[in-house]
Amino acid sequence: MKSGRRSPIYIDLRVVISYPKLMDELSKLMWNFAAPSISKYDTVCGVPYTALPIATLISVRENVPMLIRRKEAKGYGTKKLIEGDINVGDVCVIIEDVVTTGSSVLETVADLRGAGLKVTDAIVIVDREQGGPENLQNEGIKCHSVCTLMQIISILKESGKVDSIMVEKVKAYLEDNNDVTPIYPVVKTSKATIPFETRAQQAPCEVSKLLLKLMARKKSNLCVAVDVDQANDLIDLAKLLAPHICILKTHADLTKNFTGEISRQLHALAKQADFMVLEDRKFADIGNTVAKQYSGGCFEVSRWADLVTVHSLPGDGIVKALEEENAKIEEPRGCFLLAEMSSEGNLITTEYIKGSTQMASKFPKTVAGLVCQSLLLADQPGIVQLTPGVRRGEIKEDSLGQRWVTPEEAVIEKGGDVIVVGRGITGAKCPEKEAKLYQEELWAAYEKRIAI
Ligand code: 6AU
Repeated sequence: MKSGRRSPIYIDLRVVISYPKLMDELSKLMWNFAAPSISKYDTVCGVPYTALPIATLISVRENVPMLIRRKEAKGYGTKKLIEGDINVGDVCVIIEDVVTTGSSVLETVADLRGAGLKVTDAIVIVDREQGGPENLQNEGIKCHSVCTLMQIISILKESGKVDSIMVEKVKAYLEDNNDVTPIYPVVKTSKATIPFETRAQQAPCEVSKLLLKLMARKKSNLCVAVDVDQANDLIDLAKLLAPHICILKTHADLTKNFTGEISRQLHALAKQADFMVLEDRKFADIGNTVAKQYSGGCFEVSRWADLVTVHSLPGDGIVKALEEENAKIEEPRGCFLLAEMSSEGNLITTEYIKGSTQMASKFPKTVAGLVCQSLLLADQPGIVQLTPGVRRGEIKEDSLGQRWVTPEEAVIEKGGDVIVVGRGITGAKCPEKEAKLYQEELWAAYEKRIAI
């Protein structure tokens, strides 16, 4: 067995691919038996490899889209672990041939949930009665098995294929090897499908906790990038947009006359109108330099910005520097690590993304979230996903490499928690009206994502 144990009986359903009619019948039997009792499904996914062709037959016949889970994520191209169109929050039914302890199913479930899908049901052909359904139940998955191992043995006995000694052997084996213990750590629920208020309770970073609460209270997951030339315009826009945003994002160095007085006004307005300020400084130097850039210099960012953005490129020292500076400030402070970028041709690789997520996990009190384009650290509800590159309408790119997706795509397909919109709002005729539209659309997409 996969577990290394010796068993008097082994069921090999791989050979079924050599009998197309049988495979077709089997797939019909499985689906017709289980589907009526599954309340909601959007996709099916076969556990590699035996169940893959069976899942394919079900998908085609029932017109239910299919997903494939790679055993290893490939290191090139789209870097995906799950192939197929994923909508975060979609419900995926698992298709499997034989379930023993459930570990293979749970490996697949972990990756699917990690990608933001919900898994509530598995359809299997044979339950070997060794703890599989119980272990799946412990992870919130109902196991629909067409038959059990003992039913098969009885049929084989009736038709004279096995003798009663073998039947007793199998019975004794099953009694001794009924293993109801979780074997594989599973992401119970991807953070993308957990409400912000619940995630707030689980966040180790104080700013992330406050931000998630603020978002739930204000029903806003909109961050506006106010990249305007004049500081007065920044303050005017901040006042107009305040009711609709959870974060106002600045680039202090692109706004003329961004003085200490302006940052004080912004800070006061944020407190009064219930939003946070994120200075998108994208620090990227050695820790010693960043500490000075963060607390000193012409902007004294740490005095007024609840959050800053930071590149992970220089290594741990950059976050340590912020952590040390934050310890000198009374108000809670945090940062967003850049794991992925929205711009065409950026040089970020799979390894770099992995390094950034590992770095984020090392500093749970300081890293409030990740700036990224896909669902990362799905098992860490406190890590807020900030996704830029979003705009309504037909325009999908600018002339300098920026790429935009729709608000719904950013929330549902990419798993964004806080969505950054810049020119889509600041360039509109009436930014306030536009911000309201974005707020409503983004919040509706979030509600859709967390609903079963
Ligand atoms: O909607 P836009 O294109 O007008 O503005 C997008 C904003 C800009 C960028 O500096 C920023 O989002 N941004 C970031 C951030 C927030 O770090 C990362 C990224 O990959 N892409 C991106 O556009 O203020």
